[in-house]
Amino acid sequence: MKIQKEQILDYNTKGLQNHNENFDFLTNKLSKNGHKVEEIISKLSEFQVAIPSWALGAGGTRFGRFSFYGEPSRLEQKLEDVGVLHALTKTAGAVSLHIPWDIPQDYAAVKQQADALNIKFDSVNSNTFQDQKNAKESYKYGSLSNTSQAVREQAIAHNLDVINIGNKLGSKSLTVWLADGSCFPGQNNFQTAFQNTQDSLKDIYKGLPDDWKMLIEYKPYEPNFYSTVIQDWGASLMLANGCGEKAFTLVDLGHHLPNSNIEQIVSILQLKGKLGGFHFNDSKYGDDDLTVGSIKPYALFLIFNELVYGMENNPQNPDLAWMIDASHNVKDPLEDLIQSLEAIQEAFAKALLIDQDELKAAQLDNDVVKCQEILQGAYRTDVRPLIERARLNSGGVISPINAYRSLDVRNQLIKERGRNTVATGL
Ligand code: PSV
Ligand code: MN
Ligand code: MN
Repeated sequence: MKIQKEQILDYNTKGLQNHNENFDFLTNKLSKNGHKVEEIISKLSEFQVAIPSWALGAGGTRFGRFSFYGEPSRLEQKLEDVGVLHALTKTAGAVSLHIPWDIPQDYAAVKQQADALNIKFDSVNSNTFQDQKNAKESYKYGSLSNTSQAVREQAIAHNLDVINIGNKLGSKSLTVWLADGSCFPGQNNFQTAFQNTQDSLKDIYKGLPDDWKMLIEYKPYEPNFYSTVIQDWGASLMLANGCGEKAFTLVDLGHHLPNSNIEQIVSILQLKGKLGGFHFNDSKYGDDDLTVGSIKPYALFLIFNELVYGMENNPQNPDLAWMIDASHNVKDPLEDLIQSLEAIQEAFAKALLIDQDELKAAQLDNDVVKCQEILQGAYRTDVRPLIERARLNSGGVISPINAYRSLDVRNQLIKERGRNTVATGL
């Protein structure tokens, strides 16, 4: 399945007049207020987000999984799906692989396919939360933190393998998410578990190529429900600092206890030059992995406000790895990802409308009302015509969900791959 340029051009002719009218109206208004619309549009066009390979099939819960049919079962098919997303949106120019689910059979062929689709390989993820076939040791009681040296060594070796695989594809970072923790008080010695994790990460870090980063994810609970070794940004930051300057914290939006002020976490990590990457999703309760922007779009906008500030004011923080980490049961996974990509672009565009100088002046004056007016003025602007224009300029479609449906992509995929497909992954 590959979307052809002609299909895109043909689709766009239908909505062009309407788009142009909306765009001219908004541009007029924004320009009068001193906004540089062309600059905003080119920032939007440049902004690329990696698609997680594990989100291309229906996710499921521990109670069941309902297929959306035509799901990709091999890496080549997953790349094809990312190619569809990128052709329509022009913002999905990267993929994040999960090993061992996505080990390439033929590296040259995989690279060639990705190049042809204009897709880069972003961070590679290791998996020490499941026992692999024929593995000698089990991760039942933890991996990098395990009390058994043999288990820790197996988990370290796996991470080094993942770096090796990613290196052959052009990835530049390793993401480590650990399920390690305990289910009951007394089960684990907190200090031993943390120290073992630090030592294991240091061993992995030794094998990290010079131009690579190690991204350390945190999460407060699940699958362990009493304690998690890397429970929060503080634990992640301590471990990153313990490893060295190529190690960073990765913030996954769903990995916080309710009402955490994520924008503040993001801001301070950037100040310290230690924010390495981002997993976008949304949640109502916990690590729900819901479509980005579907539950708390204002919080997402506030996070983007800090990210934009950081990108402009924190040269000590490196460029971030932008990734989605959302997947679930009831939507077509590709439609879900399109909605996530649009929500990210929307929050980014709105954050770009904030006049940072005006905000700073209002903050200096302690004009609390004005500060809120500035933020909410940007948030309430309907920026969709800007996003449409950014997509059009890059060769994408005006309305990706609409185009996906009118090109009948899912049925094409079902025709090609069949109904009874199971994507490898979570
Ligand atoms: C598990 O919580 C998780 O969702 C983490 O966020 C990882 O990034 C992802 O799985 C893939 O390993
Ligand atoms: Mn994640
Ligand atoms: Mn998660």
